[in-house]
Amino acid sequence: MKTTVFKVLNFLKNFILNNIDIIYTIPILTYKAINYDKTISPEYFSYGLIFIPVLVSVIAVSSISLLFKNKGRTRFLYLFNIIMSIIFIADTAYYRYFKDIISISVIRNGVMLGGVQSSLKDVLFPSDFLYLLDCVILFPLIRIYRKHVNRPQLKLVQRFACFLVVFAIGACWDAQRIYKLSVEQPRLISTMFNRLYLDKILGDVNFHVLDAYNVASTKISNMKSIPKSKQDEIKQYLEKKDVPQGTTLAGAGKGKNLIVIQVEALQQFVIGQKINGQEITPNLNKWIGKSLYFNNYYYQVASGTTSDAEFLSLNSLYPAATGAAYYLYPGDTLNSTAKQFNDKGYNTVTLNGYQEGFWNRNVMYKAEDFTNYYAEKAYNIDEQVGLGLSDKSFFNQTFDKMKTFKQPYYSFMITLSSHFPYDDQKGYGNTIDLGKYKGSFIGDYINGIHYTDAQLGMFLDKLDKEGILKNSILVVYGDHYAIPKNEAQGLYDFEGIQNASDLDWNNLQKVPMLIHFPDDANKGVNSIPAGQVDLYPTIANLFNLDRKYMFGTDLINAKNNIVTFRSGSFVANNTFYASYSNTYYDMNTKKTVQPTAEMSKVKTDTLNQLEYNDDILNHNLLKKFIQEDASAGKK
Ligand code: GP9
Ligand code: MN
Repeated sequence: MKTTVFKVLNFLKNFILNNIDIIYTIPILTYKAINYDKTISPEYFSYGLIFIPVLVSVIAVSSISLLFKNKGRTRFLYLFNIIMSIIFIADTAYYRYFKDIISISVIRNGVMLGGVQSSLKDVLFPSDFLYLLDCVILFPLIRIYRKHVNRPQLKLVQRFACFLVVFAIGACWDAQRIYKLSVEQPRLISTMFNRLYLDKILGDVNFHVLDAYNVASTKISNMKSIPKSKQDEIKQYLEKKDVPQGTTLAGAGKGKNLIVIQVEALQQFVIGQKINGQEITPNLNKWIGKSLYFNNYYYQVASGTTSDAEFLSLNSLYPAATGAAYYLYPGDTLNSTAKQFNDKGYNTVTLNGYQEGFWNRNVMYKAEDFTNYYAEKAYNIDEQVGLGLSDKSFFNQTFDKMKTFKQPYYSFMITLSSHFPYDDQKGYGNTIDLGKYKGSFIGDYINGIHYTDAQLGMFLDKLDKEGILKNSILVVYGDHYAIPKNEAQGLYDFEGIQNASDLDWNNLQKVPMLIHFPDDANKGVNSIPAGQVDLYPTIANLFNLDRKYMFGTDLINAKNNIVTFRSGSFVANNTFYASYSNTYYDMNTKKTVQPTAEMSKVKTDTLNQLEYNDDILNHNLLKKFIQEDASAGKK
């Protein structure tokens, strides 16, 4: 008995000593990662939530070391520890400034610091270097010990078997967690729209592994080079689009400021609508009456939602086929609105009241060439509604900032309060009597958008009173849907639609878009079928900008237009094609129809156009086109 106990103890002792490097690395890195998580998640931190994902991810990566021989194994673990410790330090400092996590695109592109200056000493504390303490003291001792004490050397097959077992334990457990999250929040992992949340739920090791995986898989799928003939075909296609169709209002905005407001979840169905005799959006209705209003304007976003609305409107390119362009393509050369306004000597500014790094904006705005970026850090978060700073406070503070801007300026701003789930606006005044819709999803939305409408109205009235609108062109539009498909019935009931078809649903996917000119000039309604991709060429006409490399159409001069959706669906000549059911609808009779030869051609053109767009994004073709044009002496 004694000898058995002794044998077991001896075996255990030897096992621990033989594997001291890995036995040490797993808990210490788990501890460090959890400690880091505590820093980035002070309000929601819980050991129960984060312990397992962190532990299993550390086990999965550490298992790779088992493939190496003794010395190599310790070296691998040592390096893993050092790299992760440096990452924790860097991520901690980055978090203090941006409330976000460093990703590969951040490293590749650098970031925009926004309106606040900050020095390293404000974001990096001496205590942060404690992460590296064991790397300089304890771990070298382990290395020396393992170097000098002879340990049995496992054969390659044995090492591989050990690796497989440990990796399987770590990776399977980890994959299960990641899968669960991808089911709960389908777009989170591919678009990384909320990096902070992802990191809080899965831990920093998983976050960086997933980020590297996303970047690598995009790179691999784009490795196939694109033939010159195809590049020329794409360029010619865009050049054809470049030919102006008319000169109406050309240069009407010359020298004036451009103020663009992208409103969160503003759908068209609330415009002009009343509930219990009360207008839902009295202010927008008033401003629409004083503006050129586009009442057939669809949002065209894909999984990048708000960021896609920006990408479409600022670049006249379609969003990414999968994932979010703002996350995947900030390394591409773009021919954005801000770039052209910079060339014209404008002061180009983008403003929102949320975290600077959300949707990768601090990286992407640099690629989109904005000179100044103001976000959460540049605002006093004195009133919170929903996700963050209330629209009321955002507009008030933005107004004060705008008064100090050097003119002419181009201000692109994004509102926040009317963000899903629309249940935080109560108690902020301007509530609407919802009657039978009280407590319903649609009722909450109506209340939420009614609040934003009131804040927007006050802001526009102030711009007007201050005389700013006398010298500015103002554009207001909605970014995307407010009512998701799973709440469709509530919307159909609100609209009195029975036996709804795909066409009915699509008709409801419009967002308002207005262009206001000084002295309410050019007011009226324009019903041309349109989408967010058309905003930039329309602005280009007003401000005499180049219309190169744009997929959209100048809505003021075009006689006709086709609206292309990322899904391959389209609206053309009173026909709606739903790609998801391969059905064509006559938009007048609302009946399904057989495709005419013309419509079959539009379908092919639509797919070609989306493919061209993807080729441009995946192969950074605008960079090539711009270089070619420059060397050919074209402007
Ligand atoms: C945050 C906001 C939200 O700044 O734009 O983005 P969304 O969730 O609507 O895509
Ligand atoms: Mn949005």
